[in-house]
Amino acid sequence: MLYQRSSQLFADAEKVIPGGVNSPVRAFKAVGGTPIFVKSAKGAYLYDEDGNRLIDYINSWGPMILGHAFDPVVESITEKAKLGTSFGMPTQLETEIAKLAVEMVAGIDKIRFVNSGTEACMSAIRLARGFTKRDKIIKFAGCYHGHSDSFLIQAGSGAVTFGSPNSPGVTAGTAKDTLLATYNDLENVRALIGANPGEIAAVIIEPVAGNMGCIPPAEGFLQGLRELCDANAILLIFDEVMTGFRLAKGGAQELYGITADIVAFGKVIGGGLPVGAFAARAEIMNYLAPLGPVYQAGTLSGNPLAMAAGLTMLQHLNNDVEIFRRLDEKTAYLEQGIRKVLTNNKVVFTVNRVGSMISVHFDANPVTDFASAGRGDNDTFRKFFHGLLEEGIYIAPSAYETWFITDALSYEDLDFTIAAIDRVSKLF
Ligand code: KE4
Repeated sequence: MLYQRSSQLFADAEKVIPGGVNSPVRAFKAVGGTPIFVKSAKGAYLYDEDGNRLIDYINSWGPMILGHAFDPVVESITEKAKLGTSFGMPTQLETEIAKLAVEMVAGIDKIRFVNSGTEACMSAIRLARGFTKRDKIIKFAGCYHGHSDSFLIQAGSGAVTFGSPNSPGVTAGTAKDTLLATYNDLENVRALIGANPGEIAAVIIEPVAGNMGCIPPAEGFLQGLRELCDANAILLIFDEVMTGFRLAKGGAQELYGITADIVAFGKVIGGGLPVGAFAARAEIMNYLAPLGPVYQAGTLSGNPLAMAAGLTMLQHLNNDVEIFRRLDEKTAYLEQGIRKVLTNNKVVFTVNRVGSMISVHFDANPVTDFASAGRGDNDTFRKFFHGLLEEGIYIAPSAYETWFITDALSYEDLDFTIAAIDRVSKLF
């Protein structure tokens, strides 16, 4: 596989874009080398600027659950664009997608659309603080809720990759209101709540962590959080930017049978266009301007093109009763293949999976939290990443990420991937 043109394009991009990318994790800093520049994509495949075809296991970090350039989504965007691209005024389309989301997801009466997962989580926290009249929040080390200040405290994803868990520019004043807990450690959360009586507005969590690799919640952990929040009048916020409309029609809430107080969405809900959202029961959402005192706004919020893409995506996920079973079966097949070939090649590894989210860690011990996620052998991961890239397979360019499986993947693609992992891991 040649990446000459990508390298040239990267050098050009670096002249006018910081680090040559518009989002740090794309820069390959964790794995070395220069990022791949994409020319087009269709279904399960990326086509890069050097003419290589890559099987895509990231799918734009989640949105492409039905495959790239999914025809119904493309058609809906194209048709909508002919009628105008942005009005800054309400449209009936926004009500339609809002009603569908409310129908698909438990525990929510109303939803507000924004432009990214960061905006969704940032707004959810502000709403929780306004509703409870409390300042502090609890987040979990290794969880990533976007790049707003309150969250860049031992965040996951690219923030970890860059070894800058506490980002410069986040003031001590902000950081003091963010308490850090250990994922899957309920006693740690209980202790934090006990040490800050009456001061905590919300606990925010990725119900399945996806920004330190994929980390499932331990048995009873989410239920325990629900009970602790109820006992202390704290709002439980599920950041379902990754898990929403991916793990089930109703996301992780449905999968685990836990109802959060506020749910944040992104990625899939926009069908590949910039959409985030946050939702809750009416009692909470009515605290938002213009009804209530908590301010939140956005020029392009509810943008007609993004709403058209998102609505088409959600309609397909809502109407296809087999989609989540297919995604789970394809990812289970991949997991079994990975386990088989890495075991045969005597590689030290562990695999975590929930539905169509999966990650491979080069460490013998279970990966259950930020600390254990950090013990993986990064050198082996780099060989894994670049070896697969040479085989025409694109996985996350960081061990602190999750793979996102698309329904567009065929079993032939999966078999090819498993065989490639076999070839690559023989060279470790
Ligand atoms: P965005 O602002 O990137 O749309 O969403 C932030 C966010 C919030 N919550 C969760 C659970 C997330 O995973 C994300 C963003 N995910 C990363 C991938 N780990 C996006 C990739 C990137 O930063 O370029």
